[in-house]
Amino acid sequence: MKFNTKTIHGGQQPEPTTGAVMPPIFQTSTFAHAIPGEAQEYEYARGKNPTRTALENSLASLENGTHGFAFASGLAAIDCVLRLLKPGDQVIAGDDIYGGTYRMFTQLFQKYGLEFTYVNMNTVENVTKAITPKTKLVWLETPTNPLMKIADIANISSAVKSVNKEVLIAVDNTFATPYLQQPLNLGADIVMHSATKYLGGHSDLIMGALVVKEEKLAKDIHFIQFAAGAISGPMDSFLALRGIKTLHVRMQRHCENGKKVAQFLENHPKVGKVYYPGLESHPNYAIAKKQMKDFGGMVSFSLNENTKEATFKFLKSTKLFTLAESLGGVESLVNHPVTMSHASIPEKKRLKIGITAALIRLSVGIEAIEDLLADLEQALNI
Ligand code: P1T
Repeated sequence: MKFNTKTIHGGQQPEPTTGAVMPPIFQTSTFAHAIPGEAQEYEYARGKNPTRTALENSLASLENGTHGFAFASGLAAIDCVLRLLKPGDQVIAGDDIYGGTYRMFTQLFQKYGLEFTYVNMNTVENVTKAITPKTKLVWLETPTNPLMKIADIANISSAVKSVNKEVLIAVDNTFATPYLQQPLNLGADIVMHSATKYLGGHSDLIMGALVVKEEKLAKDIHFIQFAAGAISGPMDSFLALRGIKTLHVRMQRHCENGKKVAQFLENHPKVGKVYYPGLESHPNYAIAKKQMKDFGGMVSFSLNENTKEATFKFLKSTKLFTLAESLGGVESLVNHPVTMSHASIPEKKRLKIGITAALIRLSVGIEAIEDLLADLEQALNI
């Protein structure tokens, strides 16, 4: 099946008892057992729920994996990946990642003895240089949140595996979605999503996802998901599955609008730096072009007047772009990383990699591009 068919049919069958084309919301915590002690497919809904199963099958199909897992949030999915490790293990992570991921690494898992090394993943060498005998996981986000850095998934995966094939490569694919890039095809072991974003697509749920292609890894993840319990509920699973059915058409428009917004900003006299992997001025444009089908709807930038005051004036002036955390919904949002999505990263660390108070992040929605550009123009001129 082509991707645009998989979003609708991948892993899906009509519900077996009624023929319902969409899986019903199985709002039940438990299932009647036929015989004591004899395992059956559905027993207790923390382990498995048919609505969640339908979603998990869809996720596996979209990412070209064999097993999908739906969690209570993106962070719950990341938490599950880290639980595959043990004290003393080292994780190599990108230096520009979602603030909540960084908070989990530094404030939760570091105290249980995991070691984290942060590197700029814009070159393969930066990653391989950080490998030690303790390295067990490489955590990639590409494009990164919020600086839109690009890491070469295929070359990093093969370089790391050639040093030690046991090291797991995990890719947070939230910004790209499987419509734009499929990390398992490029050599990664685990794909992670904040399904809250483009997969759900309508800003109406919080959810995380993992997809893998290897049986032992799937077994371990399923055990952690069941034992720790951070599953997605049936209603949210239904909503995410409904969202996924239009992922390809939404992404097409997100990409078209994202590119036009990035070009508009790059040519605007009041705008300073623009961060968008689809601009030829992006330092890793060639890698983005190689591994992504298109470049997505996330655009970051700063104003020429590089002050907090000017930035706040802009943030308060947009009308269609709503000032809010999150991204990936049909509506356009504007976010201020320093006070919102990346507030948990210490100032010194933020400034070192370029997340200044003047940075603005746009999640470009699928509205008419003329209205979006007009909104940005008026806000830039206030
Ligand atoms: O919010 P949650 O579903 O738990 O997902 C966490 C997460 C993980 N990875 C990336 C790349 C993310 O962007 C997020 C969540 N991000 C925001 C809420 C934000 O505004 O950037």
